[in-house]
Amino acid sequence: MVDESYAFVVVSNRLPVDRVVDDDGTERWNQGPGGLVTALEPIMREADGAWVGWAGAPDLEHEPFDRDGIRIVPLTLSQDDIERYYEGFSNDTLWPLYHDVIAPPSYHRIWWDSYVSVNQRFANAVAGITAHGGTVWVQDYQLQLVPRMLRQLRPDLTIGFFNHIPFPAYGIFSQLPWRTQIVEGLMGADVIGFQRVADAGNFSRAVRRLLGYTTKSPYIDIPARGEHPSRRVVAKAFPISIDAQAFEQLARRPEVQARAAQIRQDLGNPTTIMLGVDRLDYTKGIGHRLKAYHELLGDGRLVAEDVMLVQVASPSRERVETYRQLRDEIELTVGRINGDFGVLGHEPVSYLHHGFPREEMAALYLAADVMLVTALRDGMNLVAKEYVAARFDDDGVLVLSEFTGASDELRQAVLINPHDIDGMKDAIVRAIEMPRPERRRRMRALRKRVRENDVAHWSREFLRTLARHSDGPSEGLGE
Ligand code: GDG
Repeated sequence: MVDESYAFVVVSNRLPVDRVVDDDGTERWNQGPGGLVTALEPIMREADGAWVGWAGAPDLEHEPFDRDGIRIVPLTLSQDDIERYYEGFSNDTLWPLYHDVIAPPSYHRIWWDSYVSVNQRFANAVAGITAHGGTVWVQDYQLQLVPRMLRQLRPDLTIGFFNHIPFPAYGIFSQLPWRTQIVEGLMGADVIGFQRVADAGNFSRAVRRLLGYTTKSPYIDIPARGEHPSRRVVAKAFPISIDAQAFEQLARRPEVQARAAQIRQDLGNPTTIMLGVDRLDYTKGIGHRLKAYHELLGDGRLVAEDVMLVQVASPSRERVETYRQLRDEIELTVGRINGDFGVLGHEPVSYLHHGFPREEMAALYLAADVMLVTALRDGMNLVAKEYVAARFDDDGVLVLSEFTGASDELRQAVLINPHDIDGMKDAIVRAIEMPRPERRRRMRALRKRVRENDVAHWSREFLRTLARHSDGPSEGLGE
C-alpha cells in the first residue's frame, strides 16, 4: 500500500549519508563524501525528493526519515547480498570488466542471481514510493537492471540512468555471460548518461549487436512489439563534475592555506612536492606512477633530497582479494623506493593509507606543485578537477592520464599514457620544470573549464534532457 509518494526519486547502491553509532549507542547520520548529494540537494528539496539506497552495514533495518528536506529510504542488504551482489558481481565482475579487464573479472552464476534479486528489491522499493508520472534517476553500475524492472512495474514513470564508470568496447563487454540482460535492463531508461562520448558509443554498439535496434547518435529506437509501442531512448555523454565554487572557497580559507604551508614545512621544504590521491584501486595506476618515480630517482633525473611524493591511498574494498594483493604490491614498492633512496629524516615517498577530512585534502592540493593522476582507466576522475578547483593561485601542474574521462575536457593538463613509462617520466620532469608563465596559462584555462562545467551544470543538463523526453511532471526539474 502506497502511503507516501515522491515526484523525484534518486536511487543508488549507497545512500548519500552514513550511519554512525557513537560509543554511548546514539545513532547519527553523517553526510558521506561525494558531490552527488550537493548537486542534487536543491533539486530534491524543491521537487519533493526521496533517495533510496543501502546504508552500508549488513542486515540494517531502518525506517525512512527526513534529512535536510530529503526523504532517506534505507534498504536492507544481508551479509549474503553484500558478498554476492556487491563485493562479488559489482566489484569483482562488473568493475574489472568495465575498466578494460585491467584485473581479470570473475563470473559466478550465484553472484548474478543475487544481482538480479537485489536489483529487483531496489526496483520494488522505488516503485512503491514514486508518485504517479514521477521521475526516477538511477545511479551506476550496481543497478543496471533497475530501469527495465521499474518500467515493467511502473510504465507511468520517467526513468534516467547514469553510469559513473566507463562502458567498455564490445569486444570486452561481450565476455559477460549476461550481456544481453544488462543491455536490456539499461534500455528500460528514457535517458542513459555516460561520462564520455566514447562510452555512449560503446553502449550503442552493444545494443546494435545484441538487440539489433537502430541507433543514430544520441538516439536508440526500440521498435513496437505486441502491445508495447515503439520507444526512443537517448544514450549520451554528460561528464560529471564537482562543486567547484565550494571547493575553491574551502581552499581559500586561511586555516587551509596555513595548513598547506605547514605541510610543506613538515615535509622538509623540498623543492618539489608531487601528490597522488586515489582510492587504493588497480584502475588508478598507482604502481605505474611509483615505477616512473623510482626510475627517475635511479636515473638521477630527480634527486631524493629535492623531491617528495605524497601518496594518499584511501582504503577501499578490502574484503576483495584483488584489492588485498594490490595493497601488498604497492606497499612493497613504496618500501623499496624509500629503502633505495631515503636518508635519515627524509624518505622520497610519504605513503598514507587512510582517509582524510576534506580540509586536509584541500591543503594537500594547495601544497602540491605537481598532481599525478595516472589512472589506467577511470570514468571521470574527480581528483583532477578538485586539484584544479583548489588552485585559486593559478599555480601547480596537473599530469593527467588520457585514460580518464577528465582528459576529454582538461586538455591543458600535461597528458600522459601511463603504460608508456618513459613518456610518463619525461612528462613528470617537464611538469616539475615548467616555467611559471606556462603554469599560470594552463591552470587558468583548466580552472575556467571546471568552473563552467560544475556538478550543478551536469545534473541540470541530464535532467533537462530527461524532461524533454517525457511528457510527465519531470519538466520542471533541472530548470
Ligand atoms: C567513481 C569513478 C568518477 C578520496 N580519498 C579521500 C577523499 N577522496 C575523494 C576524492 C574524490 C573522490 O573521493 C574520488 O573520486 P574519483 O572520481 O577520483 O574516483 P572514484 O571513487 O573511483 O569514483 C570515477 C566518479 O565515480 C564520479 O562519477 O569520476 O571515474 O570511478 O572526490 O576527493 N575524500 C576525502 N578524504 C580522502 O581520504 N575527504
